[in-house]
Amino acid sequence: MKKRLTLILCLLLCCALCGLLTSCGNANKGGNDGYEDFVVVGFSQVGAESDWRNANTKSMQEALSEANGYRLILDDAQQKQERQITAIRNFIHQGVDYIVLAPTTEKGWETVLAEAKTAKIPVIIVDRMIEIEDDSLFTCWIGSDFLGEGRNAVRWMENHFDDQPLRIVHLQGNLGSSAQLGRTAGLEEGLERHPEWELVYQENGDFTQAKGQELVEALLADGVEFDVLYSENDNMAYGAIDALKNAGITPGKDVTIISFDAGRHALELVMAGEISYVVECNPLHGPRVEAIIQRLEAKQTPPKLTYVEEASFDTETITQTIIDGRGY
Ligand code: GZL
Repeated sequence: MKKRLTLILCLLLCCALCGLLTSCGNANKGGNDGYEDFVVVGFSQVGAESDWRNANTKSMQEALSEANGYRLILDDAQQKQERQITAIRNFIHQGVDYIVLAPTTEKGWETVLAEAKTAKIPVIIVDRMIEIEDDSLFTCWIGSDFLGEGRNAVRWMENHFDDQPLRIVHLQGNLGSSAQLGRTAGLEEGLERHPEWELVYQENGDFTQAKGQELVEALLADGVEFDVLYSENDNMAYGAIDALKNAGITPGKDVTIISFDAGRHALELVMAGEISYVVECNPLHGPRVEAIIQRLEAKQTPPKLTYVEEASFDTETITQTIIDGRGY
């Protein structure tokens, strides 16, 4: 009797397991998961490290919504390229219609993008750029001119400080990302042109507020003195401002703060005089990506590279209207 019961239990377990596998196997576009009439998009997102990133994710979710006829499969890579590579392979296995990649870093994409090409799945790159020999491995890119952003900030510094000697603290973003490479290159060009400028500290703050605060607390504890803090995004600037205030240093007065992204809170800090200059980096790529997918669905060819328009703000140009109109 006992043997029969064991056999029945084993059979039931096998059936359940098979059922599970076939239901997972039906996550494909062509499966019977109820999404047959939707455009299925696999989106490999960098992470959730900053306000900018969260606004970017929200923009993609709103544009690629079920109401608009999309099934969006979002993967958060927690700022790790290897997780993005795994996510892309999963999207290929699931047979999505499109892959959208917001790359953590510029290098290391050839192999997995060749796999997507073999699977005939178009890849749209958003935000940061990838460095790749064979540009047929991605359909198109949409994002920012990060070197232009860095040059913009340095032009403001040149106008604001004339030939005044400057001691500069530089908080970098994710090393190897286009945003970090471009914004750093802009500053390095300025340091080349201005022998009276001195880089007294440079560290990777990972684009996060916590790391920005930690680094500035450490450099203050080490007695580093500086006139300008060049922060490659708002969240690191917020952390730095907290560290300065805790040390009795007035941001925007004792230290000039330059930032990038220009989210709503950063604009408010410009109005308050704590951030001196902020260069916009627009995260609202959702509608742009949706328009590109619509063109591809209509068998049209989108531009290979699309740069988004971006502004910049200081205490002279910021207005409450601009702040109120900032949706993120
Ligand atoms: C820039 C984007 C950067 C932002 C950061 O396009 O890649 O990553 O500047 C974000 O805030 O974390």
